[in-house]
Amino acid sequence: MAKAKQAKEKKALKSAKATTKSYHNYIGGEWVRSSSGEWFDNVNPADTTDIIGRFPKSNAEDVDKAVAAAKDAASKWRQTPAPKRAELLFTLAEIIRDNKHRYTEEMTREMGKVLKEAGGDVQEAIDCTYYTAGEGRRLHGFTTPAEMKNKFAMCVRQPVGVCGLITPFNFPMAIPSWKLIPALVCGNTVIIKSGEDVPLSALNLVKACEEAGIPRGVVNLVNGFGEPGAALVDHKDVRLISFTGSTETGRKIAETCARENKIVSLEMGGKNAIIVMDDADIDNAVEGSVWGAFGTSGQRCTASSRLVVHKKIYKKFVTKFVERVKALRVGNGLDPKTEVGPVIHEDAMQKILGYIEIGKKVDKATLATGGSRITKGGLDKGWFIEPTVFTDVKPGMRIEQEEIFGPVTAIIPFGALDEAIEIVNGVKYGLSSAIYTQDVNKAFYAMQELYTGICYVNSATIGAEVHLPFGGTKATGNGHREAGTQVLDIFSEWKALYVDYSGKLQKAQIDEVEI
Ligand code: UN1
Repeated sequence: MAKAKQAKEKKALKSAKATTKSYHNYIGGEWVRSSSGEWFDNVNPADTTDIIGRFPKSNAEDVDKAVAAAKDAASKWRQTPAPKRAELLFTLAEIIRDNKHRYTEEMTREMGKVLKEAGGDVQEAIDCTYYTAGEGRRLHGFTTPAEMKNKFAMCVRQPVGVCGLITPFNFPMAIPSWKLIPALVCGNTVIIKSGEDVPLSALNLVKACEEAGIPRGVVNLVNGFGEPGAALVDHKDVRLISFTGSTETGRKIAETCARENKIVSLEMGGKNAIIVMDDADIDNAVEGSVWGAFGTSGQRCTASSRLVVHKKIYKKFVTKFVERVKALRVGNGLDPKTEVGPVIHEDAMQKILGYIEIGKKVDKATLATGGSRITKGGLDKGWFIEPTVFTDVKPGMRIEQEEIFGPVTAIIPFGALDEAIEIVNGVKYGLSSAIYTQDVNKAFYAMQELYTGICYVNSATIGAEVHLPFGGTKATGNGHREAGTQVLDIFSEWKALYVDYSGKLQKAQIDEVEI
């Protein structure tokens, strides 16, 4: 029986492969294969027999070509007035908006997140594109008085040059857009190395750029794994690397970039926490915590992977929270009833299950619900994990300190607000934090003391909006912020300009300046 089933599955897989669509790299305005001649499959994490397409497994030679194309296109693009660059970006926003439905379904298929969230991801790309395109008519610099008479001083932004954008799997269109759109509006040309698990969403974005009429060579796409990523970071003609991903990889990228004095912007891990005070609206806090911890199957840098709950309401909160988590519907994201989809691939699943073992055996925390892979109910072909809650977690435990990036959260009891703040701040990361309280004094005190890049009151740690800066403190990043207008400081460099119209030599920083 089992053998017959296996043979049938193998046959189905073979015939699916025969009809698999091939996608290409986009270099200098052409859709091209990798010079490696190799391909990789884009696999649905909810059903690994579903192959979405095959993509070029690119190498350093492909990166060389893409960088050369981006370098060639750089002067003309830089010299195109910013409002004109922005016009193309507004068209791009419209194209993304018009294709939202298809992009959403394709994203759910390749990444696993539920349709509503995939739609939100595409919407975030639309919002980012409209908002950032508006910068084409701002890109504000400033003027300031000069030290001397008949002298003018001002500051303008100038593009950096060729930028390498390395993007992750969890926000397959939103994150590439966060990097791509500001890079373009500032006048840079780019090479995107998209996340190998979600190549179609980045390709959809790049195809939309082509349709919008963005000139050849301005946007290039190289698919693949570590090799093209490393080649991009190493390339002498790439002036900037913008990376979202693991802290470990980010650190290596920063080390390499330091050798060539490249600009590098890193957005990495998080171990975000929600504080629930004894005066909080508990039902609201439970709903927020469920959404923050299990939205996107916990695969957000901003996920609420710790819930720091006041002792006075601890029991009540835990009971309600666990009951709500047990009722979550896990399944294929394409089913509109599903609330929690799969995790991205088998390795991720094994890592998460490994952390659950650590929670049980090393940390000896209480497993309140979940803890296992789900294979029942037709989910055996995907990477599904039960939404998992650990209670009675103590600060310092590994599941309390380390980023798990999956549907696992840890509940930690506390007695006083200062203690809760110490717990939230007591990890190496500093991306997002939240507090549920009805007390305005406590809310403001927490906003002041929580050392994170983002902080919410009466809302979970996820859901940042594109017109505010996004990023974190400590090991989460390297001081930069994406989104908002702050992102412009990554993708442009300041140029200070002095115009002396006195008609004579005026010396700055010389004592005998005439007043
Ligand atoms: C991420 O997880 O890397 O704030 C990005 C949020 C989303 C973006 C998350 N808007 O949760």
